Amino acid sequence: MKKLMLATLLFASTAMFAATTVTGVLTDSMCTRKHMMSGKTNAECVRECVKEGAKFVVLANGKSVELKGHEDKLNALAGKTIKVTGEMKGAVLVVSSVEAAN
Ligand SMILES: [Cu+2]
Repeated sequence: MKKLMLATLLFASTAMFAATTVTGVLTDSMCTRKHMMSGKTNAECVRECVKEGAKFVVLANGKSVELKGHEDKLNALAGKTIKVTGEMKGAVLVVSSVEAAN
């Protein structure tokens, strides 16, 4: 119970130097919300773009945040809605945990 309260507090104060949780669509920095590759699913497009040098990003409320770390897990969740937790380092969210949302 105490742990749950703490998590809620941290979520409410994302500007602080603390864990940040973002729920949104896992996509890539090349396409963001519009996947350009024809004949591919969003998930395939994300994986292809990342292979070509794009970064994983989570798109939430029209804003995208670059993700770093746990790339294998991110790759498996490409195109899905995810809940990702980590620490903001500048504009990059350094991932500590990621799971499918919903
Ligand atoms: Cu793409």
